[in-house]
Amino acid sequence: MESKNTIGDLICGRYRLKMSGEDFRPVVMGVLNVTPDSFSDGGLHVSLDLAITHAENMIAEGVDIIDIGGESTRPGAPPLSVEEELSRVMPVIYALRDCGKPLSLDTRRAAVMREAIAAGIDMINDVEGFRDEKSLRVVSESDCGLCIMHMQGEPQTMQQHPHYVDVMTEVSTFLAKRVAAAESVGIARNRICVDPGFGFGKTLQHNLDLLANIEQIQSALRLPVLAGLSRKSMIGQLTGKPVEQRLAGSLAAALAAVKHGARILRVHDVGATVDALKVWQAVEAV
Ligand code: 8Y4
Repeated sequence: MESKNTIGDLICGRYRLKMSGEDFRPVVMGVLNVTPDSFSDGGLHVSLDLAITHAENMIAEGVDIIDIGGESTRPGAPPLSVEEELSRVMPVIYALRDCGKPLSLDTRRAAVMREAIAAGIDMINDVEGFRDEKSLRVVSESDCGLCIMHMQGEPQTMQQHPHYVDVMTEVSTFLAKRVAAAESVGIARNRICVDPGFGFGKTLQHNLDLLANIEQIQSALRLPVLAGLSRKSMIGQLTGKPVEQRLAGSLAAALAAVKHGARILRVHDVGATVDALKVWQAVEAV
């Protein structure tokens, strides 16, 4: 008999990721930001080197998927041109193409998705949930995985007045509709994971309600849930800590997400998360 917690493998381009069963362990997606930072002189070469070194470190620490992002989706971040986004992410995709780990691209733009797919990206992580039908069409012509995320509003303003009558129903219904839209253009269900989008147009209470009910979303959609909680403002709200002091809170949030059924964790601190999961799993296996 198949358990109600059984979720099929996730197909991501060249890779097939186990999502349940005896030897399942939660999949760790490591965040690789290629936005220019204060340590960089702004030159492309410098930020490319930093990104590659960061990716190598994450691989050594046990990362399962590398999520490359060139556009900051943090509240208040300015929009980026397609050309600028491509110039940031494409060199990183080419450099990491044969690193042995599936590569994901965090982008909302169909034109960027098209280039990344041509370069061999394994997954597209779209915080807009592929609401642009062009994106769905581009992705349908490939075999890459999809992460369909819920967001209320737009990144610039989404945290101003988050409002739901029933956050669980609204997020689940949105995700179910986007999954149906993907299937309607011929995308197989086993290429899709879903994400409630923690912090994307949500108050602390909305985030906590969603976190405590991940299993409900997962069993309603029968698709693996990805949870991105790492360093987010909900951790800051609960601990009173600034972003650079949120590791302990983020680890607790990651384990809470796993307890509630999350199959994939999007994190900044790969080594610490892998350690926490090893301890968690050892106890669960008794
Ligand atoms: C500190 C650190 C403060 C990080 C804010 C943040 C998700 C995502 C992001 C997510 C999926 C972020 C691209 C926001 N979050 N993709 N992307 N799920 N699928 N903020 O939760 O990390 S960016």
